[in-house]
Amino acid sequence: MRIFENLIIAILFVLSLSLLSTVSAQTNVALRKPATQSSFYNPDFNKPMQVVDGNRNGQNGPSSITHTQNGSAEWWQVDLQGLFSISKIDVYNRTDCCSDRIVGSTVQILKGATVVWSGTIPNQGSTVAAANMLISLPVPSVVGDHVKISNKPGQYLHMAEVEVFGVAPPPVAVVAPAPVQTNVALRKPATQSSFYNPDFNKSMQVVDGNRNGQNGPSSIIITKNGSAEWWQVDLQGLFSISKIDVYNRTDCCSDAIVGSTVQILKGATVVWSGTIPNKGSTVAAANMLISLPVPSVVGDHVKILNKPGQAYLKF
Ligand SMILES: [Ca+2]
Ligand SMILES: [Ca+2]
Repeated sequence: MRIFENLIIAILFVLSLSLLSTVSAQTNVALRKPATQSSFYNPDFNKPMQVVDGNRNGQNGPSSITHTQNGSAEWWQVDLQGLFSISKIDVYNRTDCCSDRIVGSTVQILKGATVVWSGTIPNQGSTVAAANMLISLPVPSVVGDHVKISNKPGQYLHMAEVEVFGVAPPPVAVVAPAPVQTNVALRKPATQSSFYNPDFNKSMQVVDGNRNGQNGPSSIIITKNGSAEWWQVDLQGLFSISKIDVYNRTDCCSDAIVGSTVQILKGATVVWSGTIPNKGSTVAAANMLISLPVPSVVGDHVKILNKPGQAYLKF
């Protein structure tokens, strides 16, 4: 006699972090962040953090603008303390004199030590200081963590305020690993209602990894032919099950399994049920694999019940 075995394929349930992309208003991400500069025209007056103190007062004085020396490479820089996607940089100029000194200065966005964007302070075309107070530079959403302003070589660099408008960039998407389909029934504990031949038909032979369908000492299982015969495997944990493959007995009687019920249980509750179909062939080999798709049902046991009053449950 030839017999069949049962193979259960399931999908391991893979949890993946669902990343929400948040849309936030652009804010001044430079406000009160640490700032430094290359040199000081007046160390008592010109403190670099005065450029990010929220005060746009452009009059030179003890707590307003900052002012470097006029070396060949003067600069002011703010550390945004994190990455931001920057869409605009507003520079508020000194207003009490010398508004043209900033023209031609370079504005850079850095990411670490790398310059990722660079712009130039334009000539706004007016000799009136107040008309030159706000110099607004659009930025095409560049991600960086520092903003640096460098003088036009040989010129003093002085500014009242720098406002950097940005948002925290969206987190890098975590690519969930492809679900790994494994046979979660393999070598798990199995039981059955009764034994046609207790020496041959051991319940775990249905999950031993061997698809041999010939009845024999270590191949298929056969129950008795009672009104409620069953075989069951304990998956020893919850799995999201996508498919159950049943390998039928091959040496005879391939129709005996037709009409059997296949159940997925979660604890004592039946959470899915299917029926072994008639595959329409009387050739045993053509009926060997009976594959039942399952719509990702979570359970911890799979049970197969005979067609009541029909013949033996054997596979
Ligand atoms: Ca200020
Ligand atoms: Ca087997």
